Amino acid sequence: MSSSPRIHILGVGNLGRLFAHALANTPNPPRLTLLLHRPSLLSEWDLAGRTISITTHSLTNSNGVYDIEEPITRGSIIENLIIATKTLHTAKALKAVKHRLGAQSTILFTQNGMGTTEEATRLIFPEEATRPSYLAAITSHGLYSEGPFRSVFAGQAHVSVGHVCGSSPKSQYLLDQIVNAKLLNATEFESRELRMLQLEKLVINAMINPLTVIYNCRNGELFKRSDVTSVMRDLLAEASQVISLLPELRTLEDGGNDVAERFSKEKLESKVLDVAEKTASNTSSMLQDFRAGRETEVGYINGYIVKRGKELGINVGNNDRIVEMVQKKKVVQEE
Ligand code: KPL
Repeated sequence: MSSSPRIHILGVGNLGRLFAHALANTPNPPRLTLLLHRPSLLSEWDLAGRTISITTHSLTNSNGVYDIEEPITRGSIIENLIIATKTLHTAKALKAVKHRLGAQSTILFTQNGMGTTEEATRLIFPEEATRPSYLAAITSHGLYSEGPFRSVFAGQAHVSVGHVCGSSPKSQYLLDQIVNAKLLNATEFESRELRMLQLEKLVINAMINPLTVIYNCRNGELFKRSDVTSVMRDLLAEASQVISLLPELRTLEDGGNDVAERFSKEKLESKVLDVAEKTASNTSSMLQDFRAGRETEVGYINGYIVKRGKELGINVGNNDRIVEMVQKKKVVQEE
């Protein structure tokens, strides 16, 4: 049996399944444990044949060896944790295993949206001396679920991964495992570049996702309408201003001029339009959540722009309103 460090995975939706399956199917797979955060997952796991199935180009692969832990609160120290829950549930999920994590642990955050690492520090690991190292991954693969522990890998793209701030030798193990898992098609980036990639994804999600909820349409239908394009431009102008002024992106060399250029309204708009076109037939993740009656991640997407804008004294009224509209629309729908 291999004596490599163990990797725990918390969150067994599409992303958790993909990461687990990709790691289990490397030539020298690490020891993997799925943390099942509710008892009903145990019977679903049995029904799924105690395996994860990922279908790519109509071929289903169910190879992989996994250990299971349920309940997740018991057990020894977790060295490496991939947290693949939704942004909304991340802090709560981490809280449940907090006593199993410490300065020697590494957590890989895989969520859409931003603010979860800051939230983890503020609410779960305020003490620097006992805080785990953080890694983050931005995933642009397209996946959909076919039932518990079964996903279809519909659109293969890539994963960008790296340290959230600075590098740490103890977190390199998990990082290397991710980069070596072929199916993930992952590339490592240094933390400032990773942050900028996260912000670019944030803007794309902040422009497309809430508007698909408001206008109840697929990504490709949005910007065919000039009124929707004009709403997007108002949201985008605020996002561009906020990101260009973020203090953590300022460098001694150029004070952050590269950021202002990369996050100009024009550059961002062409990225947004490009993604909307390339994912034209997609139902955005936010619209899927909304239709399923789940709380959306708008608070971690446009809400993040609002939070950072307010800290910087920038008017973010349009993003503030869109957060409210999506959240209110959900309430009305549920009544
Ligand atoms: O990431 C997405 C999402 O739906 O969350 C986009 C890029 C908008 C594709 O649907």
